[in-house]
Parts: sequence; C-alpha cells; structure tokens
Amino acid sequence: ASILKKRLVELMPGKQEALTKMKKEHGAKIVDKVTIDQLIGGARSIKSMLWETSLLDPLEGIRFRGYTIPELQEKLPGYKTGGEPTPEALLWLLLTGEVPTKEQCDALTADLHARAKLPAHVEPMIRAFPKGMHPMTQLSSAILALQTESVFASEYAKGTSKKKYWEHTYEDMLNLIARLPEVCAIIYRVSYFDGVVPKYDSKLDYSGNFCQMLGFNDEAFHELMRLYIVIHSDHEGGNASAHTCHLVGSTLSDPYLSLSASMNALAGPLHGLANQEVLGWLLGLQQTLKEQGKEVTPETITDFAWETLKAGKVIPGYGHAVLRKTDPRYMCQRAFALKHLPNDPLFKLVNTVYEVMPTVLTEHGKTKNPYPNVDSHSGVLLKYYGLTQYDYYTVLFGVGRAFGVLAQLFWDRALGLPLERPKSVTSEWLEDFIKKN
Ligand code: CMX
Repeated sequence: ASILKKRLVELMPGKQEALTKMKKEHGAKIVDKVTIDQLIGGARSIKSMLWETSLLDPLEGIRFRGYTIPELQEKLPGYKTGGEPTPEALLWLLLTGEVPTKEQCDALTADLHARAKLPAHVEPMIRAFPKGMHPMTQLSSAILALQTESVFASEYAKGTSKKKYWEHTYEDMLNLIARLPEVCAIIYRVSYFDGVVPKYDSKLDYSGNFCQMLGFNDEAFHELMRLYIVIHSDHEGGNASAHTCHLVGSTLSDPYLSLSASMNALAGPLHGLANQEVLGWLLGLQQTLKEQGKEVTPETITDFAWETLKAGKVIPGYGHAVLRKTDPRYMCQRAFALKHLPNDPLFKLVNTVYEVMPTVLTEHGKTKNPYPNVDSHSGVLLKYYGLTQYDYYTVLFGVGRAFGVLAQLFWDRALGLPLERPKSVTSEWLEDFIKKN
C-alpha cells in the first residue's frame, strides 16, 4: 500500500473511537437552534453537519485542518523550494491533518500519475459532445462516464463489508483526482482549439502536467495553478458543491456519482459559475465605457454597478453566505497579482472595482457582505496567462473542489457517517406551529 494509505490506516481507529465516545458521552448536548427565518432561508448558518477537512470563520475566512492560506503557503511543500503549495501536499493535509514532507508529496504525485489512464470510452464521448455544450456539463458528464471504473460500486455489488467502504472510497478518490487533468484538457482543447491534446507528462507534478496538457508551458502559470487548486479545494461543508457531494455520497452512491453531482451544484451562477460571470462583467464594463467614450474611473464604475443592480442582477464576485469580510482567497490572489502582474490593466480595474464596490453595495443595502469573494479575482489571473475562454473557468474551480470534497467523502465512509435526512415541514405546519408558540 502507498505511504498515504498506511498513514490513514494508522489514524482511522483513533478517529473512529473518538467519535463513538463523543456521541456516547455528549450526544444529547444542544449545539444550535433553528429560527423560522433560517428554515425558510436556505438553512443559513445552522450547525448540522460534520466536516473534518476545513472550517470557515465569517471574519477570518477559511482554515484547512486548522491552517490559514498564508500558513499553507509557508508550511506546505511546493514544487520548488519556496514556491506555492502543491495540491498533492494539500490533499495529504486534508486527509491526514498532518503537514507532509516533500518526499511524501512526491510519492503521492507518482501514485496519481500511475492512476491517470482514462478508460477507452471517455475521450470519444467528450469529442462527440455538441459544439457549445457548456464545459461544466461536459465535466459532469465525463465524471459520470468514468464511473464504469468505480471500485466502490463494483465491490458493493460483490457484497463488500461496511468496514471496507473507506478503502474502496480511497481508491476511487485517487483514481478520480488522477484522471481529472486529462478529462479537463480534452474538454478545453476540443471546445476551443483543434482538439489536439499535448501528451501526458509524468515527469511534472500534478499541476504542471495539467497546465501543459491544457497547452500552457509558462512556469509562472504552473505556480498559479498550484495555488488556484489549493485555495479552491475546500470551504467547509455547507456550501452547495461540498454539501451535494456529502449528501449524495451518504446514500452510498460512489465517489464518481457524488462528485458529478457536486459539479452540477458548482455550475450555478450563485456558486462556482460566478468566476466566469465576473470576467464577463469586467469586460462588459470596459466595452460599455469604451462605446460611450468614457474613461474607467471610480465614478464610471459606480454608475455601471448601479445599472447592474437596477436591472435586478447581482454583482458577481461580491457577497457571501458566510463571510463578512474580504475573502482571504481573494487576498492571496491579489498578492499573487501584485507579485507577478502588477501593471496588468485588468488587474488595475479589479482593484478599482474593489475600491468602490463595498460602498455601492452598502448603499444598495441588501447584501449582508459587500466585500469580494474568491471568484472576484481568479479570472483576471487566468486571462493574464492567456487562458481567456472564461466559460471554462468553473472547470478549474471544479478540479480544485474535487480535492476537498473527495477527501471529506473518504472520512464520511471511514467514520461510517449515516444517510443524510433532515426534516422538512410544510407552510401549513409552520402556521400551526406559530399559533401554538
Ligand atoms: N449583488 C447584488 N445583490 C446581492 C449581492 C451582490 N453581489 N449579494 C447578495 N445580494 C442580495 C441577495 O440577492 C439578497 O437579495 P434578495 O433579498 O432580493 O433575495 C440579499 O442581498 C441578501 O443576500 P445575503 O444574505 O447577503 O446573501 P446570500 O447568503 O443569500 O447569498 C451569495 C450569497 C454569494 C449567493 C450572494 O452574495 C450573491 O449572489 N453574490 C453574487 C454571486 C457570487 O459572487 N457568487 C459566488 C460566491 C462564492 C462561490 O460560491 O463561488
């Protein structure tokens, strides 16, 4: 077995026992209450789910296994010394809670490369999709098509024991993560180019190979991709893509079925699709002002933002269901831009938007959080390096998100978490409840 699997085998009994003990000794303790507002309002902030890999604080932002993004950048091994943390290092951390050594990361890279070969039917299927099918639809469908290889599904059909679920999930998780780069590269090269995909290069790390298969050989872009995958991986359990994977997986649907469902949630404009919407909004802003013969200034941006709001639309990339301050995922992308592309005009535009938008949204008076989220910044960085096809951006978010939700799915099965089944009520039930209370 791989060194990662061995480490997990060592860690699992302790975690399982601790959870059983906690349930036995403290199971009846009350951690939260639910108001009617929350019941109608999308269950906002009700604590009702176990999620081990990360935790989100409304003001501080995300911590992965206790570490902030700057701490990950400092502590996790990079591809080169001092570089951005690698997704392999992050996966190790998410799964074990421990910071890996460079050797452990390299072993995981090699393991992923060894698992990367696609089953023969997947590439022809992607190539047969109609032109113009959204890349997220292609991604979700391709993940479903990969499901023919699910170890979990085939072992379950053979009658495997509950005690082995974690192991089958582990195999599916790594196979699936390993196969995403080629799937996504085929989607990209077929959707926007001649369909020729550069050869898989197992001498590179996960992100480096992924970038070169997409057609990008600039090492700075590879560094961006490492950081991009890491920061998009996990954002605790309640967001729609994470929760979907957890919910679908709780029926013992295998990791392929669960991740495909998760990607469908990510494809919504209020969630992951916002990153393509942001770039569309910025380019629309530039174009409109150009047509009107106006300069891009704080005043003209403010006017354009009000037009969007008055048209009954949201400002993409701003607001958040949990966060109440600027997203640290935005800040780390900003720091990357300041280091690598300080003079890029679109980066400057993003900065000016950041200067004015919180005031506009505060005046608008609806959103609880007038600050930018992760999606506000990612497109500008990708575009700078030549990845200009913005309806592809959410696919990259999806690759990142797979690392987080699958790591948690592993623990869902390792801890034997049950079928998820919250209680719903009708409005008549609520009216009756109100009369009595
Ligand atoms: N522009 C305009 N209005 C906004 C807004 C924005 N950026 N953010 C929130 N609002 C509005 C909401 O639409 C809501 O209006 P109604 O009362 O008319 O329905 C009101 O403010 C209150 O919303 P909220 O409690 O502040 O925010 P929610 O928790 O309901 O929603 C989110 C959170 C992210 C969906 C919302 O802020 C939004 O639509 N933002 C724009 C889309 C976006 O950037 N999504 C990406 C989020 C990150 C990710 O998942 O990738």
